[in-house]
Amino acid sequence: MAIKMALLTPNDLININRKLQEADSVVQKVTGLDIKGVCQALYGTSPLSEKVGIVPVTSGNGIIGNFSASLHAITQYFGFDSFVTDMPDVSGYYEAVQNGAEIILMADDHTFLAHNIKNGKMANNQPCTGVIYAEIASRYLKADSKDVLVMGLGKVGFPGAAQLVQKGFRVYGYDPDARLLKRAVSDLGVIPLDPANPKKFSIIFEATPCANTIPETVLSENCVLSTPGIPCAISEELRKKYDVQLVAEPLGIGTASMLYSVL
Ligand code: 2YC
Ligand code: MG
Repeated sequence: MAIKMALLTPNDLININRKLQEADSVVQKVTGLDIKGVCQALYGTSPLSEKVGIVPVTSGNGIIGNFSASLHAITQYFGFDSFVTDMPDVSGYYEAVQNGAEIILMADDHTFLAHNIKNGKMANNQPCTGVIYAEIASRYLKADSKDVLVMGLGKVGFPGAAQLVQKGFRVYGYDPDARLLKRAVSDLGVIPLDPANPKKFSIIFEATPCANTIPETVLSENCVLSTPGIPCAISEELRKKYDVQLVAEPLGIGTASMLYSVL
């Protein structure tokens, strides 16, 4: 039973620039670096105004309003020279390459990719989003231990958990799908979160398409919650009660991770 990727809605993408700037200031407060800084540290790359061609794709559920326009705003925000093609699909791909695109950005309902046609590198949004949100969480300046909680161990959560294990954190994890939890335990050495004896965390990375997945029992005062998940993993009430540092943004942070990884 494949987990259907949660599709963005035009509403999620309203005011993408404001949401990106707000998220960037939280990332700065949490890690001491802005999103560009975290991407440079993670991939060792930085943009030189590479030309990015954004190709709308009509397959499946079709064009999502604001999606290509949001990618245009996001790529500009991170210093790329980008354009959205007039035509969609194959004609759009042709148009993008004809107009000198070095990196192609396009997404159907299952895959959102960045392809650097100069150096052949390709990135998929799911692992890139998991890795960058986990990296941001792992760089919390006020963390009081190497313990971290990962909620959601699927296509986005698992790569994030792997990043945290690789960086030497003691990773506790949970996923309602027992097979995904078992895989993370066996492949990564993740410690299953035991709901019966809750533990408080100062670092939490969540990657699920569900709302309110973070129980109050795991929250510590002023902890960081880094999550690409839509709807949000925590209620506004709980966020305020524990003064949670919430890093949550619909598309820009994941896209930056994809672009820096193909430079
Ligand atoms: O407008 C278009 O070109 C559409 N074909 C775009 C479809 C994107 C589907 N993917 C999503 O909504 C997102 C991903 C961007 C990340 C998670 N879900
Ligand atoms: Mg994002």
